[in-house]
Amino acid sequence: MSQPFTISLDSLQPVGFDAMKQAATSGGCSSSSCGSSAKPEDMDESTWERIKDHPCYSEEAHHYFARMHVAVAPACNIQCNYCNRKYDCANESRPGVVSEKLTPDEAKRKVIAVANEVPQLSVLGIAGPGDACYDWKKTQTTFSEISREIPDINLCISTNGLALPDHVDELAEMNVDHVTITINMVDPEIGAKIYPWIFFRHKRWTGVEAAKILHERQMLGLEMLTARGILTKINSVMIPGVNDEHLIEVNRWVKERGAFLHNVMPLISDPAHGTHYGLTGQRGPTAMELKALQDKLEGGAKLMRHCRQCRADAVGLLGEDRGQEFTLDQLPESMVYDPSKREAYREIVAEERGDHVRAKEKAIAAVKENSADGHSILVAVATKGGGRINGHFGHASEFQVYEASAKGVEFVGHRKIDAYCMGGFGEDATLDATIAALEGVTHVLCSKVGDCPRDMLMAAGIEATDAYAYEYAETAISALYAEATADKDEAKAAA
Ligand code: CLF
Ligand code: SF4
Repeated sequence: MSQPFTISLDSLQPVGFDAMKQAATSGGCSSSSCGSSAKPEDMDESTWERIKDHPCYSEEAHHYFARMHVAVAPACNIQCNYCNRKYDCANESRPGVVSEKLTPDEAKRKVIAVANEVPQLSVLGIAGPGDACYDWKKTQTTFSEISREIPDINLCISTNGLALPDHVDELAEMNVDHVTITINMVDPEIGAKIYPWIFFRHKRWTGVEAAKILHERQMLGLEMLTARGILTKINSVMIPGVNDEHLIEVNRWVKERGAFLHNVMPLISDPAHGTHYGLTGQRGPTAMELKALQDKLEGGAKLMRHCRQCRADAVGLLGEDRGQEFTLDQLPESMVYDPSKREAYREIVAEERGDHVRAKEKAIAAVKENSADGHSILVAVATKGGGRINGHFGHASEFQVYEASAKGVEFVGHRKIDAYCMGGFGEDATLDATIAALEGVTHVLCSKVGDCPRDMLMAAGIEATDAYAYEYAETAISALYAEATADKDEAKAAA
């Protein structure tokens, strides 16, 4: 079994800062793509260079690299039925108040503090809590100030697209290489069910007319970004009964206009959030409904399946939020950027990542070889990063879900849960909710699991094990798949 090594900030403490520094100055490679490349076969080298450290644009990168959002753009020019502006922008976040809105100056202090402490940091995003292109001056000032201090940080924005065409040239000038547009429809009749109004050219528009303007601006913005070579991701909120099947059409439109990725996210709807959909009982999709739609979209615009619907002030690896460690009251008045931890981390990741790629290739080949009769398993993994099984069952707040089938081993999504074990005690009610969240999952892999939850999961038809602790997820899943296929063959022979 491999060494219990995880790529997370916690795990870097035992490695030690001196070791990291030594790695950084040892003359080793300086690129996280060294060794075996994680580059997908159908991607050219230059595109890979632009996404390989971006946790949202590369599924593989999200095991190693972190993003942070600065909440500098509170104003918005449209109303979405899934948003209540007392809460985060649902474009890019789960509902929950932004802890603090920041001025560009405050944002700079915060980014430097995070960059000094969180070596995984690779991307700075502006994702609300309003619209980054509408609240343009703040977005622009923040990006230009911070990229002067930390030149190698990737700049990324998320927008509803209405004001986007007015700023595409400035985005290109500022080297913003990653832009997300939230596009929920290409048919204004459907749009009118999602957007009650927009504010455009000094006037408020409603109904189909509003949706038509929004749609035209979104398409124009996407085409302009594509023409300038900026990598554009499309986020779509899946709203059952409103736009779910329609998203197949959306996927086709955005692919034709050069979108790099399409990210279909589930509507989050709760009366407590005070949104129109929450108050009128519009439900979100189940995890399996979302997966079924994503499966239908395979073959169209390339899909992102690892989105965590982050807060507009999220900090850390996707799936973790360290924002509370960096609130303004904890930051000194003046900060100086120290690149040493980030540089050292990249050296360590370069080695680990090459090792992971080799293990993954081997595991995928084995699964393809063992595949039989369209057999597939869904496996949930508790992880703290690095693509390894290194999370305790009881401490997990999410599971990463992989599917093993004739296609190999693929990351297909995640399931959010409440941690089962709080202060040393497990809650049965929490476990019931976890079992419900694991719908369709056959196996759970973690670094530790207690007898009680293991038995309850088994009673629900889910096999939980810590036998593969610290292995790469794909390696363990390949072994499970071989076992499951052998069991199936035996049962067939006996029948
Ligand atoms: Fe932020 Fe969005 Fe940039 Fe990523 S998030 S602005 S592209 S840096 Fe990522 Fe978060 Fe999903 Fe957004 S997981 S909500 S897709
Ligand atoms: Fe809310 Fe974002 Fe929609 Fe504006 S664009 S209404 S902030 S979800």
